[in-house]
Amino acid sequence: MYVLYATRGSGNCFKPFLTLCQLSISFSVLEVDVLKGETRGDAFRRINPAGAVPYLMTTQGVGLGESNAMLWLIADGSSLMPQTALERAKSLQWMFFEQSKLEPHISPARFLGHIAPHLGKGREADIAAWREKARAGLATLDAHLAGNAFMLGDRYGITDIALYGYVHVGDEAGIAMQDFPSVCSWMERVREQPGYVPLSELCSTAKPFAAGHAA
Ligand SMILES: N[C@@H](CCC(=O)N[C@@H](CS)C(=O)NCC(=O)O)C(=O)O
Repeated sequence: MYVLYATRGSGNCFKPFLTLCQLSISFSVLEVDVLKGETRGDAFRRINPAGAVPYLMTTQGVGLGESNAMLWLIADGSSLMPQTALERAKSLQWMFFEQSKLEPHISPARFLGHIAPHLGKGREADIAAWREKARAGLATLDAHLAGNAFMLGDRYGITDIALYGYVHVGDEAGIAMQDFPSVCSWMERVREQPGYVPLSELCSTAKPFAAGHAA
């Protein structure tokens, strides 16, 4: 059974979580508390030397980092996978876009402006700059989704999950999401997919990582 190391509220951790749920795959979640610094502690680094979540442990005991890579493993052979060589290449194109034009801007603006605002004091200029960069990425995404129901056309899949992870919490990063109407319609369509569960469920049945691991 898969074990997903995750932190509460994380869009990156939500991606493999949602994929596992939608494919009805058995897994458990161990909650690693970023705010308490557990990702940087020795106990967690013995599991993932990169000190980041999500981290996925396979049934065979092989660890895998990077949220979007996890989607390719978890969904392999399922209806959520891109089907043709061109679709696979397009999927990777949008996943790299997500990791360079969206996630690095939405995530810190949300973390310092919404999740841990006490840490954002004095960082207002940085937060404003991240919001502007995120808006530029969202404009590109909006133009794409104006002509496509889902990221690769007509069919929902892992590319949508990869993009949705952080885009759907853009409002918590202080971004006026109504400025991107095609993105908003697409988010509605994603929420209508079978087996959809909200981000608030991510750690609802999780066991705390710290309880089972010496520091
Ligand atoms: N590119 C990575 C990003 C992973 C990442 O930045 N994770 C954050 C939480 S969302 C983290 O573990 N931060 C821990 C820390 O900074 O100590 C992915 O997509 O999985």
